[in-house]
Amino acid sequence: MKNILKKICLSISVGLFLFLSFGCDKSTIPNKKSIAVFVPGIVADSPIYANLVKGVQDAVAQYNSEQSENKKVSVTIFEAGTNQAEWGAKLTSLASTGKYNVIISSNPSLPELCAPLIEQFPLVKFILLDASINRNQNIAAISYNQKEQSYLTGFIAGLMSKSHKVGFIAAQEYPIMNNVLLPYYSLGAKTADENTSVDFRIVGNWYDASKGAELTDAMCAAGVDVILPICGGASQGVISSAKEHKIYLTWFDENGFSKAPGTVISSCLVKQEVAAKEVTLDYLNDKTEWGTTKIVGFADGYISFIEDDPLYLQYVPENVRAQLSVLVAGLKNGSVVVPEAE
Ligand code: RBF
Repeated sequence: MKNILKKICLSISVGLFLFLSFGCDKSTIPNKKSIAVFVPGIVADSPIYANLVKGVQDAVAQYNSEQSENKKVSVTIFEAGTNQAEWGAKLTSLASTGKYNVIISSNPSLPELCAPLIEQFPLVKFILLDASINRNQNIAAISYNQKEQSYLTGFIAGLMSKSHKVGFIAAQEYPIMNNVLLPYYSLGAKTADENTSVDFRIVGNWYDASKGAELTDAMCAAGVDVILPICGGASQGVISSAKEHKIYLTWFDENGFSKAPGTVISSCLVKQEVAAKEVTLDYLNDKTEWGTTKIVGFADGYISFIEDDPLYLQYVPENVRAQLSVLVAGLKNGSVVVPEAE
């Protein structure tokens, strides 16, 4: 009995020692600022993540170039992978290391994953792009208003479609997909031609290129001749099938013209790299407005429709470009407002 009690006491002391040594108390948070970037997925073929990483790294390089050696900041990139069921545990383990003052990430599902960590690790802050929060003092967020981006993309798809059947291939359904990206793409396409129908299909993940190709083949068989893919690595399959069937693709998040010249006919992108750099520099200069969500979009230049790419000029007919240019100018100067989608 004595021995058992001794063992229990020993375990408690060891546990307490480990907690005090490695738990999230003040002593484990570095004095020098140290940043982790949590990529909820993989960087390859996801411009939204590639630009998140680039923007943060750029900001840190710029900041460090003006600092003495002992004030230089470190940045570490973590790819959480495509299994979304593991993201929560991976984020918890990153926060629990006590090595990082701030974790920067990008994804609409991140606020929910961060919420339980705020109490558990109160010294770790989170900056989330492509996300919205409800007044949490340890989180700051940037949310993109993607109505204009989806509307313009649908509008050019509708103008370029000869069959009046356009497609949308999504990796998965999520609130922004269902409430903004798809409805405003459809609205844009129907504004271009009211008889346009939209074929919406789902890959089921952000990486399966074979499934992307299979869905594109099926859509082409159904008469679709312009598709918007928002499906990460699966878009590689969409591109190869689109080229084979000689249909058009519209592109999101980055300039995608050179991915398939003559196939990709538009690029409407979010300036994620710019936003990531800004939020990181704000953090490093102690200017972050914690507890707020900053909403950015077309009017303030965080979303742009590319009109000067040589491949756009070469492959999109003049009369289509002229209609886009009127719409883009109208949205920029406020004389045109995207109507509410149903
Ligand atoms: N976008 C990507 O480009 N790659 C991804 O791996 C990715 N994963 C996502 C996972 C979840 C759970 C959600 C809600 C969104 C994801 N997105 C991803 C979409 C991204 O947030 C954004 O909506 C699109 O990139 C369109 O701008």
